[in-house]
Amino acid sequence: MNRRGFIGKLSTVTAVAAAVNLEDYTKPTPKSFFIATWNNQEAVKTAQNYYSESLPLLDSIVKGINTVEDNPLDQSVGYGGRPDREGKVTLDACVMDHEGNAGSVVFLQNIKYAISLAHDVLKYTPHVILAGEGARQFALSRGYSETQMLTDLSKKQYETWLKEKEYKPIINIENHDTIGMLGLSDDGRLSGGCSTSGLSYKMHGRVGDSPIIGAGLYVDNEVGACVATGLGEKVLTSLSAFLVVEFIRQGLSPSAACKKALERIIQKEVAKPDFQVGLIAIDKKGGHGGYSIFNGFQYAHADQKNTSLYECDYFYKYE
Ligand code: SD4
Repeated sequence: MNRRGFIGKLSTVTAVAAAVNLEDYTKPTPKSFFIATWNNQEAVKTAQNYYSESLPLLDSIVKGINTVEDNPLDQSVGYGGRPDREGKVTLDACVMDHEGNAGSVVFLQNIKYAISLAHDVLKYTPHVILAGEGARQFALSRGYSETQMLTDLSKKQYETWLKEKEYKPIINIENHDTIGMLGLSDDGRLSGGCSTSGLSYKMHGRVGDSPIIGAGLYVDNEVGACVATGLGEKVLTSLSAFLVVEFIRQGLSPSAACKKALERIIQKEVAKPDFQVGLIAIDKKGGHGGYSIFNGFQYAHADQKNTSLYECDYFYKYE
Protein backbone atom coordinates (compact mmCIF):
# COMPACT_ATOMS: atom_id res chain seq x y z
CA MET A 1 0.00 0.00 0.00
CA ASN A 2 1.40 3.48 -0.91
CA ARG A 3 1.34 6.36 1.54
CA ARG A 4 -1.76 7.96 0.03
CA GLY A 5 -3.63 4.67 0.24
CA PHE A 6 -2.52 4.18 3.83
CA ILE A 7 -3.65 7.69 4.91
CA GLY A 8 -6.91 7.20 3.03
CA LYS A 9 -7.50 3.94 4.92
CA LEU A 10 -6.51 5.54 8.23
CA SER A 11 -8.94 8.43 7.85
CA THR A 12 -11.75 6.01 7.05
CA VAL A 13 -11.00 4.12 10.26
CA THR A 14 -10.83 7.37 12.24
CA ALA A 15 -14.10 8.55 10.77
CA VAL A 16 -15.82 5.30 11.74
CA ALA A 17 -14.30 5.44 15.22
CA ALA A 18 -15.41 9.05 15.63
CA ALA A 19 -18.93 8.11 14.54
CA VAL A 20 -19.04 5.28 17.08
CA ASN A 21 -17.79 7.56 19.85
CA LEU A 22 -20.34 10.17 18.99
CA GLU A 23 -23.10 7.62 19.10
CA ASP A 24 -21.89 6.39 22.50
CA TYR A 25 -21.79 9.94 23.75
CA THR A 26 -25.36 10.72 22.77
CA LYS A 27 -26.74 7.56 24.42
CA PRO A 28 -27.32 7.83 28.18
CA THR A 29 -24.81 5.62 30.00
CA PRO A 30 -26.70 2.56 31.28
CA LYS A 31 -26.56 2.71 35.04
CA SER A 32 -29.51 0.56 36.03
CA PHE A 33 -29.07 -1.89 38.87
CA PHE A 34 -31.10 -3.89 41.35
CA ILE A 35 -30.41 -4.89 44.93
CA ALA A 36 -32.29 -7.37 47.12
CA THR A 37 -32.15 -8.52 50.71
CA TRP A 38 -30.28 -11.77 51.43
CA ASN A 39 -28.68 -14.02 48.87
CA ASN A 40 -31.34 -13.41 46.26
CA GLN A 41 -28.91 -13.20 43.33
CA GLU A 42 -31.22 -15.10 41.00
CA ALA A 43 -34.00 -12.62 41.71
CA VAL A 44 -31.94 -9.47 41.02
CA LYS A 45 -30.53 -11.06 37.88
CA THR A 46 -34.04 -11.86 36.69
CA ALA A 47 -35.13 -8.28 37.36
CA GLN A 48 -32.12 -6.88 35.50
CA ASN A 49 -32.72 -9.23 32.54
CA TYR A 50 -36.36 -8.20 32.23
CA TYR A 51 -35.37 -4.56 32.54
CA SER A 52 -32.74 -4.99 29.82
CA GLU A 53 -35.48 -6.45 27.62
CA SER A 54 -37.40 -3.16 28.09
CA LEU A 55 -39.85 -4.10 30.82
CA PRO A 56 -40.54 -1.04 33.04
CA LEU A 57 -38.53 -0.81 36.24
CA LEU A 58 -41.24 -1.77 38.74
CA ASP A 59 -42.55 -4.59 36.52
CA SER A 60 -39.00 -5.97 36.40
CA ILE A 61 -38.77 -5.87 40.20
CA VAL A 62 -42.09 -7.74 40.41
CA LYS A 63 -40.77 -10.42 38.03
CA GLY A 64 -37.61 -10.78 40.11
CA ILE A 65 -39.60 -11.18 43.34
CA ASN A 66 -41.96 -13.70 41.67
CA THR A 67 -39.03 -16.12 41.31
CA VAL A 68 -38.66 -16.20 45.09
CA GLU A 69 -42.43 -16.41 45.70
CA ASP A 70 -42.45 -19.46 43.44
CA ASN A 71 -39.64 -21.26 45.25
CA PRO A 72 -40.97 -23.69 47.90
CA LEU A 73 -37.54 -23.88 49.50
CA ASP A 74 -37.66 -20.22 50.47
CA GLN A 75 -39.80 -20.66 53.54
CA SER A 76 -40.19 -16.97 54.33
CA VAL A 77 -41.86 -15.93 51.09
CA GLY A 78 -44.87 -17.07 49.04
CA TYR A 79 -45.43 -20.73 48.16
CA GLY A 80 -43.94 -23.00 50.84
CA GLY A 81 -43.76 -20.16 53.38
CA ARG A 82 -44.00 -21.18 57.02
CA PRO A 83 -47.57 -20.87 58.34
CA ASP A 84 -49.02 -19.04 61.32
CA ARG A 85 -50.06 -20.73 64.58
CA GLU A 86 -53.25 -22.02 62.94
CA GLY A 87 -51.30 -23.67 60.12
CA LYS A 88 -52.31 -21.02 57.55
CA VAL A 89 -49.81 -19.35 55.21
CA THR A 90 -50.61 -15.63 55.14
CA LEU A 91 -48.74 -13.20 52.93
CA ASP A 92 -47.81 -9.52 53.04
CA ALA A 93 -46.38 -7.55 50.10
CA CYS A 94 -46.08 -4.05 48.71
CA VAL A 95 -44.63 -2.00 45.87
CA MET A 96 -43.79 1.68 45.44
CA ASP A 97 -42.83 3.51 42.26
CA HIS A 98 -40.89 6.62 41.25
CA GLU A 99 -44.03 8.78 41.38
CA GLY A 100 -44.77 7.81 44.96
CA ASN A 101 -47.64 5.48 43.99
CA ALA A 102 -47.98 2.44 46.20
CA GLY A 103 -49.92 -0.80 46.36
CA SER A 104 -50.08 -3.34 49.15
CA VAL A 105 -51.76 -6.57 50.22
CA VAL A 106 -51.85 -7.82 53.79
CA PHE A 107 -52.99 -11.09 55.40
CA LEU A 108 -53.50 -12.63 51.95
CA GLN A 109 -54.30 -16.36 51.75
CA ASN A 110 -54.22 -18.97 48.97
CA ILE A 111 -52.81 -16.67 46.30
CA LYS A 112 -49.28 -17.34 45.10
CA TYR A 113 -47.98 -14.03 43.78
CA ALA A 114 -48.60 -11.47 46.51
CA ILE A 115 -46.21 -8.95 44.91
CA SER A 116 -48.07 -9.07 41.59
CA LEU A 117 -51.33 -8.49 43.42
CA ALA A 118 -49.83 -5.53 45.32
CA HIS A 119 -48.78 -4.13 41.95
CA ASP A 120 -52.35 -4.65 40.70
CA VAL A 121 -53.67 -2.72 43.71
CA LEU A 122 -51.42 0.15 42.62
CA LYS A 123 -52.45 -0.08 38.97
CA TYR A 124 -56.15 -0.93 39.08
CA THR A 125 -57.62 0.43 42.32
CA PRO A 126 -57.92 3.89 43.91
CA HIS A 127 -56.54 2.39 47.16
CA VAL A 128 -53.15 1.58 48.65
CA ILE A 129 -53.87 -1.44 50.88
CA LEU A 130 -56.23 -4.41 50.46
CA ALA A 131 -56.51 -6.91 53.31
CA GLY A 132 -57.40 -10.56 53.80
CA GLU A 133 -60.60 -11.77 52.16
CA GLY A 134 -60.99 -8.52 50.20
CA ALA A 135 -57.50 -8.93 48.76
CA ARG A 136 -58.25 -12.56 47.85
CA GLN A 137 -61.51 -11.56 46.14
CA PHE A 138 -59.65 -8.87 44.21
CA ALA A 139 -57.08 -11.48 43.12
CA LEU A 140 -59.82 -13.82 41.85
CA SER A 141 -61.45 -10.94 39.97
CA ARG A 142 -58.12 -10.32 38.24
CA GLY A 143 -57.83 -13.94 37.16
CA TYR A 144 -55.41 -15.28 39.80
CA SER A 145 -56.03 -18.91 40.68
CA GLU A 146 -56.17 -20.29 44.22
CA THR A 147 -53.24 -22.34 45.44
CA GLN A 148 -52.67 -24.42 48.57
CA MET A 149 -49.63 -22.57 49.88
CA LEU A 150 -48.64 -25.03 52.63
CA THR A 151 -46.11 -27.51 51.25
CA ASP A 152 -45.41 -30.90 52.83
CA LEU A 153 -42.11 -29.58 54.20
CA SER A 154 -43.70 -26.56 55.89
CA LYS A 155 -46.57 -28.71 57.18
CA LYS A 156 -44.16 -31.22 58.73
CA GLN A 157 -42.19 -28.47 60.46
CA TYR A 158 -45.42 -26.90 61.68
CA GLU A 159 -46.56 -30.21 63.17
CA THR A 160 -43.26 -30.50 65.04
CA TRP A 161 -43.67 -26.93 66.26
CA LEU A 162 -47.20 -27.74 67.47
CA LYS A 163 -45.75 -30.42 69.75
CA GLU A 164 -43.24 -28.02 71.29
CA LYS A 165 -45.45 -24.94 70.91
CA GLU A 166 -43.20 -22.29 72.28
CA TYR A 167 -44.69 -19.01 71.08
CA LYS A 168 -41.59 -16.88 70.62
CA PRO A 169 -41.56 -15.46 67.13
CA ILE A 170 -38.00 -14.23 67.25
CA ILE A 171 -36.22 -13.57 63.99
CA ASN A 172 -32.85 -15.25 63.88
CA ILE A 173 -30.41 -16.22 61.18
CA GLU A 174 -32.22 -19.45 60.25
CA ASN A 175 -35.80 -18.39 59.90
CA HIS A 176 -35.99 -15.36 57.69
CA ASP A 177 -35.26 -14.31 54.18
CA THR A 178 -38.05 -11.96 53.20
CA ILE A 179 -37.31 -10.52 49.82
CA GLY A 180 -37.12 -6.75 49.48
CA MET A 181 -35.86 -5.39 46.17
CA LEU A 182 -34.92 -1.89 45.02
CA GLY A 183 -34.05 -0.76 41.51
CA LEU A 184 -32.59 2.26 39.76
CA SER A 185 -33.38 2.75 36.07
CA ASP A 186 -31.01 4.04 33.39
CA ASP A 187 -32.75 7.40 33.52
CA GLY A 188 -32.44 7.64 37.30
CA ARG A 189 -35.85 6.49 38.49
CA LEU A 190 -36.30 4.50 41.68
CA SER A 191 -38.80 1.77 42.61
CA GLY A 192 -39.09 -1.05 45.12
CA GLY A 193 -41.04 -4.06 46.29
CA CYS A 194 -41.21 -6.42 49.24
CA SER A 195 -42.86 -9.83 49.75
CA THR A 196 -43.02 -12.17 52.74
CA SER A 197 -44.96 -14.84 54.57
CA GLY A 198 -43.95 -12.98 57.72
CA LEU A 199 -42.88 -14.43 61.02
CA SER A 200 -43.11 -18.18 61.34
CA TYR A 201 -45.95 -19.31 63.63
CA LYS A 202 -47.18 -15.77 64.19
CA MET A 203 -50.68 -15.13 65.57
CA HIS A 204 -53.40 -15.58 62.95
CA GLY A 205 -54.13 -12.13 61.52
CA ARG A 206 -50.74 -10.64 62.38
CA VAL A 207 -49.40 -8.19 59.78
CA GLY A 208 -45.75 -7.17 59.77
CA ASP A 209 -43.74 -4.26 58.41
CA SER A 210 -43.20 -5.66 54.91
CA PRO A 211 -46.46 -4.41 53.33
CA ILE A 212 -46.50 -1.08 55.18
CA ILE A 213 -45.25 1.88 53.19
CA GLY A 214 -42.72 3.82 55.25
CA ALA A 215 -41.95 0.84 57.50
CA GLY A 216 -40.84 -2.09 55.33
CA LEU A 217 -40.40 -0.09 52.13
CA TYR A 218 -40.09 3.52 51.08
CA VAL A 219 -39.18 5.18 47.80
CA ASP A 220 -38.65 8.90 47.30
CA ASN A 221 -37.56 9.47 43.75
CA GLU A 222 -35.79 12.71 44.65
CA VAL A 223 -33.59 11.09 47.24
CA GLY A 224 -33.40 7.31 47.58
CA ALA A 225 -35.15 4.11 48.59
CA CYS A 226 -34.96 1.58 51.39
CA VAL A 227 -36.36 -1.86 52.19
CA ALA A 228 -36.26 -3.84 55.43
CA THR A 229 -36.14 -7.40 56.66
CA GLY A 230 -36.21 -8.82 60.17
CA LEU A 231 -38.50 -8.50 63.16
CA GLY A 232 -41.36 -6.46 61.72
CA GLU A 233 -42.69 -5.12 65.01
CA LYS A 234 -39.44 -3.20 65.54
CA VAL A 235 -39.39 -1.86 61.98
CA LEU A 236 -43.06 -0.84 62.20
CA THR A 237 -42.64 1.16 65.37
CA SER A 238 -39.61 3.03 64.01
CA LEU A 239 -40.78 3.54 60.40
CA SER A 240 -37.30 2.42 59.42
CA ALA A 241 -37.52 2.64 55.62
CA PHE A 242 -38.89 6.18 55.70
CA LEU A 243 -36.28 7.17 58.27
CA VAL A 244 -33.43 5.83 56.12
CA VAL A 245 -34.62 7.84 53.13
CA GLU A 246 -34.78 10.97 55.31
CA PHE A 247 -31.21 10.35 56.52
CA ILE A 248 -30.10 10.03 52.88
CA ARG A 249 -31.84 13.35 52.22
CA GLN A 250 -29.68 14.84 54.98
CA GLY A 251 -26.56 13.70 53.13
CA LEU A 252 -25.74 10.30 54.60
CA SER A 253 -24.60 7.43 52.40
CA PRO A 254 -27.04 4.48 52.09
CA SER A 255 -25.13 2.30 54.57
CA ALA A 256 -24.62 5.15 57.07
CA ALA A 257 -28.34 5.96 56.82
CA CYS A 258 -29.25 2.30 57.46
CA LYS A 259 -26.90 2.20 60.44
CA LYS A 260 -28.42 5.35 61.95
CA ALA A 261 -31.98 4.06 61.52
CA LEU A 262 -31.01 0.80 63.28
CA GLU A 263 -29.48 2.84 66.12
CA ARG A 264 -32.98 4.26 66.70
CA ILE A 265 -34.32 0.73 67.16
CA ILE A 266 -31.45 -0.34 69.42
CA GLN A 267 -31.68 2.80 71.57
CA LYS A 268 -35.27 1.96 72.49
CA GLU A 269 -34.29 -1.46 73.87
CA VAL A 270 -33.59 -1.76 77.56
CA ALA A 271 -31.24 -4.69 77.00
CA LYS A 272 -29.07 -5.91 74.14
CA PRO A 273 -31.41 -6.84 71.26
CA ASP A 274 -32.06 -10.53 70.67
CA PHE A 275 -33.62 -10.01 67.25
CA GLN A 276 -32.37 -9.27 63.77
CA VAL A 277 -33.24 -6.34 61.51
CA GLY A 278 -31.46 -5.68 58.21
CA LEU A 279 -31.88 -2.64 56.00
CA ILE A 280 -30.68 -1.98 52.45
CA ALA A 281 -30.88 1.29 50.55
CA ILE A 282 -29.94 3.05 47.35
CA ASP A 283 -29.52 6.73 46.65
CA LYS A 284 -30.41 8.74 43.61
CA LYS A 285 -26.76 8.96 42.54
CA GLY A 286 -26.43 5.19 42.29
CA GLY A 287 -24.89 4.48 45.68
CA HIS A 288 -26.09 1.41 47.57
CA GLY A 289 -25.47 -0.16 50.96
CA GLY A 290 -26.93 -1.95 53.94
CA TYR A 291 -26.53 -2.55 57.66
CA SER A 292 -27.91 -4.99 60.23
CA ILE A 293 -28.21 -5.47 63.96
CA PHE A 294 -26.54 -8.91 63.87
CA ASN A 295 -23.92 -10.40 61.59
CA GLY A 296 -24.83 -12.57 58.62
CA PHE A 297 -26.93 -10.10 56.69
CA GLN A 298 -26.17 -9.86 52.97
CA TYR A 299 -27.66 -8.30 49.91
CA ALA A 300 -27.55 -9.28 46.26
CA HIS A 301 -26.72 -6.81 43.49
CA ALA A 302 -27.10 -7.06 39.71
CA ASP A 303 -26.31 -4.65 36.93
CA GLN A 304 -25.96 -5.23 33.21
CA LYS A 305 -22.57 -6.89 33.65
CA ASN A 306 -22.43 -8.67 36.99
CA THR A 307 -24.35 -10.25 39.78
CA SER A 308 -22.73 -10.20 43.21
CA LEU A 309 -23.26 -10.50 46.93
CA TYR A 310 -22.38 -7.87 49.57
CA GLU A 311 -21.83 -8.59 53.26
CA CYS A 312 -23.22 -5.88 55.53
CA ASP A 313 -21.63 -4.38 58.61
CA TYR A 314 -23.47 -4.95 61.88
CA PHE A 315 -23.66 -3.98 65.56
CA TYR A 316 -23.46 -7.37 67.27
CA LYS A 317 -22.20 -10.86 66.56
CA TYR A 318 -24.42 -13.87 67.25
CA GLU A 319 -22.95 -15.77 70.19
C1 SD4 B 1 -42.13 -9.60 59.18
N1 SD4 B 1 -40.24 -8.42 58.34
O1 SD4 B 1 -43.20 -10.07 58.83
C2 SD4 B 1 -41.00 -9.62 58.19
C3 SD4 B 1 -40.22 -10.87 58.41
C4 SD4 B 1 -38.96 -10.95 57.67
O2 SD4 B 1 -37.44 -12.29 56.70
O3 SD4 B 1 -38.34 -10.03 57.25
N2 SD4 B 1 -38.54 -12.15 57.44
O4 SD4 B 1 -41.92 -9.17 60.30
